[in-house]
Amino acid sequence: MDFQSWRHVFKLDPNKPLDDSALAALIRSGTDAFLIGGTDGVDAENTFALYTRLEGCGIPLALEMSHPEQVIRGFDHYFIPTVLNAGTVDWVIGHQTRAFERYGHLFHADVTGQGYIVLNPDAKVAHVTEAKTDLSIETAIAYAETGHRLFRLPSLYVEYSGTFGSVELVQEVRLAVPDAHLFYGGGITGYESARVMAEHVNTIVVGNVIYDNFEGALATVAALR
Ligand code: 1GP
Repeated sequence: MDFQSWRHVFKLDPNKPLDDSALAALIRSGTDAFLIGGTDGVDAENTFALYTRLEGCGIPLALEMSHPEQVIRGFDHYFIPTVLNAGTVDWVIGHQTRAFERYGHLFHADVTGQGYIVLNPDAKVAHVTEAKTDLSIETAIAYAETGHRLFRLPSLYVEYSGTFGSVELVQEVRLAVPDAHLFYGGGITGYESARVMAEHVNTIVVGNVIYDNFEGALATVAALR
């Protein structure tokens, strides 16, 4: 299954505990894919451990490759993020180059560049990338257009990690780059928030709520079915 048809993705953090019954429930949930990634304490060891628990589960497994050292063979898909509004060049182009230098031989057709627009100033990812998060809708659109129309990134990711974002901003980005595959992540905690954002993007990504309110996490899948 190609990522273009994914509507719902659970993002699993290799550095956070998830027991077997919870993992089994996520596998049965009806989600379209698992995206493995995180900002804190993610390394090859815990990424591989999580991969091993999911291998062969029948749901596509994708790696969000934000740490070059975290690359594991065998994923169905590799996403390489570039943070378009990062404050340091390394997160725009730097880490990605190192990933190709070391692991380019692992990437075949199933590697996709993903242009992130990071918008929650309190998120760890905003701190790490020194993202310029205080963007007007017009500027966010300009980042999306630069990423998609100039840099030709097939996929964009509006990243509000940890908080529910501006529906208006997401709507406007959608209109500005209708051909881009648009991911949205941030603060989706249940049926209603999933339904609202899913109306405007191709794929919603659900992360923290898995660890905070498991029933809420499962309800986000129901919103798309
Ligand atoms: C994080 O966009 C994802 O990278 C999901 O965000 O954890 O807030 O659901 P949440």
